[in-house]
Amino acid sequence: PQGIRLADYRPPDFLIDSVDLDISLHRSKTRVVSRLAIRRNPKGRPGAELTLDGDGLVLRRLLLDGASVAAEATPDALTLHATPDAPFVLEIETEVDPAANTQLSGLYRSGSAYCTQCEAEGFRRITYFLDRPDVLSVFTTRIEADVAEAPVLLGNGNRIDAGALEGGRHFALWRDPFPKPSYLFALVGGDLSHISERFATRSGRMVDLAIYVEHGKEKYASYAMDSLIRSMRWDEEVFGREYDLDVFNIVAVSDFNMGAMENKGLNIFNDKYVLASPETATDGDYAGVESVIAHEYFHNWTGNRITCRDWFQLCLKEGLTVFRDQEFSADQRSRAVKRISDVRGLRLQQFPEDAGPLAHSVRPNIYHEINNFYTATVYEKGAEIIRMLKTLIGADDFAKGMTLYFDRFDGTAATIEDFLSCFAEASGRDLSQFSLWYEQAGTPLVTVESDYDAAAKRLTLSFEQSTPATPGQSEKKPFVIPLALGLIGENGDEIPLVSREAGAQECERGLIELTTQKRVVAFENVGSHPVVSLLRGFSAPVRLAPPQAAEDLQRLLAHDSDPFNRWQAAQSLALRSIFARIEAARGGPAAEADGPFFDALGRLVEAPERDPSLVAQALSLPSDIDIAREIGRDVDPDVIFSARSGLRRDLGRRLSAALADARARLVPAEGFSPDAGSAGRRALRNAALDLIAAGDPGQGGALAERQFGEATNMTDRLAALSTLSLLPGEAREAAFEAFYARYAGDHLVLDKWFALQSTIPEAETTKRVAQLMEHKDFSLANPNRVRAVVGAFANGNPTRFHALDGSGYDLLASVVLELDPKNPQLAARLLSALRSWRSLEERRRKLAEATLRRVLAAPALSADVSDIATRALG
Ligand code: B3K
Ligand code: ZN
Repeated sequence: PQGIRLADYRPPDFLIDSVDLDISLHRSKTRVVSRLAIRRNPKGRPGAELTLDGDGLVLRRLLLDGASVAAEATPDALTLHATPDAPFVLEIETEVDPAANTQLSGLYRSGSAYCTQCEAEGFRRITYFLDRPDVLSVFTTRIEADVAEAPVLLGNGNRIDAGALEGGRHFALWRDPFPKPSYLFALVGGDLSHISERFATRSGRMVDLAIYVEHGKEKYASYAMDSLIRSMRWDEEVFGREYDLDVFNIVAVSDFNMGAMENKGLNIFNDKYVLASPETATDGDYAGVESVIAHEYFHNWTGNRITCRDWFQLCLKEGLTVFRDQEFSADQRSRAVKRISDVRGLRLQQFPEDAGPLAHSVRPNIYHEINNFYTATVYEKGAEIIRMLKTLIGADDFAKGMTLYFDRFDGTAATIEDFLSCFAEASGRDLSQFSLWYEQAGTPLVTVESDYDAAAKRLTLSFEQSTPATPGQSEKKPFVIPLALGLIGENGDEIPLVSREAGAQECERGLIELTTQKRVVAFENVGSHPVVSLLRGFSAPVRLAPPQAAEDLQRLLAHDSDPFNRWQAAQSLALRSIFARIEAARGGPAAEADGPFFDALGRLVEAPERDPSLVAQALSLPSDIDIAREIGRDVDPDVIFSARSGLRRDLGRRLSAALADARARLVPAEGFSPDAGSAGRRALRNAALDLIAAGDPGQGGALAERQFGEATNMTDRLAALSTLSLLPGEAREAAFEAFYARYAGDHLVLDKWFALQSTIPEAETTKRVAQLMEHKDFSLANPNRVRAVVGAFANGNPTRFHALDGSGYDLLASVVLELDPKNPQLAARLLSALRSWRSLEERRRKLAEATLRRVLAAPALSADVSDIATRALG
């Protein structure tokens, strides 16, 4: 297959002004009647014949303006050979089988409810349609079902009618006045409970808010509701965006391929991002609920009111909406902690993607299977681009550009060019070079050489950027890179920036713009030997080299006014230590002494005035995957694991007293509050527990056992179990059993139980994972469960997944192949755990390559999995 190319975009030949759907729900025989008001697009090709998209459909009946008509129908397409020139109404009847839909795309069943997922191309699994985002229609949906089976019937927009029918049936009629592409269509039918609130928009519209959940789960939805209300208020205050319908419904379902979906007025969620209670959800889960609720709500403007012209523009809605949800969470919580955790996520997910065979630009220019492009690059790097844009043009012009974008493109399907044109206009800046961030894949490397002339009191910084080749892109042009920086003097004070090359504006903002391959900037009046605090707040998604000296990092850790870079200094010091340990283990020189680094962390732990959540972040060492990425080639996960474990052990020993004191100081208050301050105290207390156990398994194990038994919330209980999970023995197994017994009825908590066992870094774990897949609570039909067991193993257990006997890869391959016929999207997602195979040392590299080849050679592979395997090998 040749793939679909951005360069081949053509406007649709036909437009569909309105869609009237009549859907009669039935478990295995749902009847769908669709009446489409179709006309030729003045921008289309005259005389073209109409071809509608389908996927696995069976045509039952077809009428054109009420009369039968000749057409060619296959499961994948419906073509009218003699398509009228004048507008016409096409009536199409199809029948679909929701119970047999294991792909979770289109109309399917989750538990006892009917629900839909149409992005990207699921609507064509319900009825024939021009299933592309630039065809916008007004949808009216009549849903009919058995009252007993589905007393709740929800659609997009506002409910305009409902009533009882004969034979125990009933119906609801929904109308969405806003034209929208088919990917935003949704319906839900089921026996569900809900909680509700009313929200007054700032112009006085009263909106009925409801969150639908399984019976008995109502009490777990209140934090989601609270998050929704805060999101709605925030979008009015910060982006000037108001909600536009009379109702906003959220439905939580247990079987969902992704996090959630922003269908107009009817968001459908993976229940993991709705349900939360102190007893069942960790602080991380609460933060996840808050951000996903916000993300989907924010799509109402960035995605729904303004949608994408084609799927190449996916980052137009996703990057921007991630940026918006990140800013929301930063405002609700600690901005610094939010930035650190977002950058951690970017480096963990996006940097490896960008450095491997699956690398693609934020706006790709070719795809074979669009579902494989809902990636960290499109989402998270897409958000970084928006952040850089704001940094470069400033908050005021950014706000003006956003307003212009909303005004000018409301009701349209837009492109990245449309979006950027608003900011070029608002700021008066030429953004053509900036747009390379959308076009060129790969993480730029910025090298910085610094030269201090004490006599002249001058610091000269020489910057150079380069971007590695990525698939299909061997040569890269220089990017515009905003480098936020500051200079820290010997006494820890900030040295004012004075420079001729940089000029007053760059100095005042502390922002150097690197637009060429090389740039040299000299700073004057630098009276004491400075340390450069570079890339403050992670001002651009780049890597920096060379590593800074340990003393310089120490100074930043102690004195930098930028909290992100204080954290970064601790990470860099830890990486130095790990590299030195790896060298020493290979017979190189003895590792440098970690004493000063440990002492600096100790001072942070002891300082009661420090934000506990930031201290917890500083204590949390770079992950195995971070370290592997920094090493870059010939990676041996076992070597990394033992170096990192050695550092944790030594750090835990050195700080044991300070850590124990901190735990004593941070005893939790009565009652549970999910707010950022309380969460930060729990985070530090649990980080301390983890390190104490790393230093002294006996002492730490005892503390963890006690905490496990006494915990009054899931954060503390799971943290204790996580600490215990690293300590082989009966206490651990007993704790796992007790945890299972306590939460056996709660599938979201059981996912934690499965995932934690899958990530135990011990030889026996691969067998344990195979056993977990035989557990009565395991099912390939539930994506969360599959991710908890197999996803956690492949992405969170590097030593076992990359085991030298190939057992980890075999396990992944067999699950991918078994899952592929049932749920290809999920299978493809799991397989991408192998995306960094080329950076492994030779033996593992060969095993991984053979695994990918074996998968690719399997018969009847889905487009999803074959696309990932082909590109991974390419
Ligand atoms: N837009 C959806 C993602 C749909 C994924 C389709 N494979 C969720 C989100 O980004 O908000
Ligand atoms: Zn999104």
